Amino acid sequence: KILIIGACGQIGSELTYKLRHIYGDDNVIASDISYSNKEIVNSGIFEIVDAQDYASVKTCIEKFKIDTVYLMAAMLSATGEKYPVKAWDLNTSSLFHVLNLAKAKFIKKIFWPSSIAVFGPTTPTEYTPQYTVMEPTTVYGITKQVGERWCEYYHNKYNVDVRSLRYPGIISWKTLPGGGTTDYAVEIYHKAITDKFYDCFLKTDTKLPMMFMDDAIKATIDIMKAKPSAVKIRSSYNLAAISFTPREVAACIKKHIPEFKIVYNPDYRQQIANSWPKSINDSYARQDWSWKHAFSLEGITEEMLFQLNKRYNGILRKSH
Ligand code: VAH
Repeated sequence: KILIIGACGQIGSELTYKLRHIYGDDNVIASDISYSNKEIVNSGIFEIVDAQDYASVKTCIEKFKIDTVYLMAAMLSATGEKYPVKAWDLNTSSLFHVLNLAKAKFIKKIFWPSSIAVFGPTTPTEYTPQYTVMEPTTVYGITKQVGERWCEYYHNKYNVDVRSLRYPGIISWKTLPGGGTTDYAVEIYHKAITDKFYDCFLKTDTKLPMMFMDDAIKATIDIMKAKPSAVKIRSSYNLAAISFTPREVAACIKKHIPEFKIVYNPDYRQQIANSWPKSINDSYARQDWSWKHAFSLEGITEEMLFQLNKRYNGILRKSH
């Protein structure tokens, strides 16, 4: 049985749908700290789990005989800079609880997301290698860097089967992201449909690594399905698809909505974006477990505008 912690979130919700499709509704338990995503809450087995409370996680794992945990609960980069201590507590305590449950043999396998946020301003910015200098300047990035160290430690010392990916910015339409720096790349599509106008909080030439949600979910399922010997990196794998700037995504949207306008008013999130790589070398993921992305910026733009147009313009959507 599979437990998703943080199932109401941007990635957790889509993992829930996908894992239920693959393994069957009754084998996938969705959980979160609150009932914040009613589609998820009403879509199958849902439990309130406080990822920061060991007993809360353990109770759920025993109740449903869970053997695999996807720990998707976290406070992201932008919000983490507003609440540094909360970000540290949530992001690290939740990981320790799940790692310790695996060490104590209550669960067999863990997926834990890392991020390009582990890299900092001293990291080479283009085609950032798997192994390089990492001096993250956000609390979120610090929690991901230290989390990677613990994942590798628990694997090497206690043989815990934990697998991890350094996600780039992720673009999706089903569930809004919460408190990320790359969220502009989601908001811009919503605003293109609703307002034909977007006030962008990053500068026009801010190039960042990005990925469509379908690619991110495929990578997550693929690494979890890989045989243990193929998962040679147990800190976290670099994972890449495309990179683009706000200017480039705006130009792509204009091909579909010619009257779309964008203005730029960088805020505190510009400094966060400036500290991250512009592109990522994910050759280890491609060679170890045959990763490859499918969606280009054009493909993402078509799908995002198509789906959001249906949602906002009221055409009945087929259920998930
Ligand atoms: C954020 N979307 O912006 C997350 C992610 C690489 C970006 O970690 O914080």
